[in-house]
Amino acid sequence: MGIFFSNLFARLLKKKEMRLLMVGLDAAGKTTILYKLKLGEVVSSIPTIGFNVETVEYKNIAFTVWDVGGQTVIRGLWRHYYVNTKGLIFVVDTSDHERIEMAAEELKMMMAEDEMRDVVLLVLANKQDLPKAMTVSELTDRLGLHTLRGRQWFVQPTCAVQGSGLYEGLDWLSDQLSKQQ
Ligand code: G3D
Ligand code: MG
Repeated sequence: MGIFFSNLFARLLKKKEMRLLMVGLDAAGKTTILYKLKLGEVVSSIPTIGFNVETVEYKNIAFTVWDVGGQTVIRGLWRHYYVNTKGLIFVVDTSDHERIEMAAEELKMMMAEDEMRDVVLLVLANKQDLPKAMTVSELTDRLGLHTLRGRQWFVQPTCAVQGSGLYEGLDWLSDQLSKQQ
């Protein structure tokens, strides 16, 4: 799959360094996605700074991944990664009906950050293979995406274990980011 993503991101490579953040509650599927993309070596930090971060450098694009939810104390530390961030990939386990409210709250808080004002939002509606998975329209509703003002956003259904939907989602993101140049 790596070759597809190479082509996809090729048009962004003229640009200087940029960061894409991928966050979501634990078990949403972020690590699975990161490995599926096969962009390069995934480096996991030892959580001395308070939270565990996974990073992949792909040419001039840095993918940074961490779990959100719960740990309000370390929230301030996340800001370090907001610098140069152009895109936020928010991953949701659509079969996790119990924690959808928490996911929505986390997304809302992150979108309210000053440094995230111009960030493009790609939501990955993951685990679509599971029987109780929310549909895209249900997820859109539960996350309150229609209430976002002045934000480019898109919801892509995915099944990370099969790798389905990932290309389509990142293609949209890549398109939006190219337009900004
Ligand atoms: P995280 O990095 O966001 O915490 P992980 O999540 O990537 O570690 O995934 C958590 C679990 O969900 C893993 O299962 C993983 O295989 C599974 N998973 C990820 N994406 C999908 C999906 O699209 N469909 C289904 N059915 N499962 C998925 P384990 O069993 O290893 O904990
Ligand atoms: Mg993980």
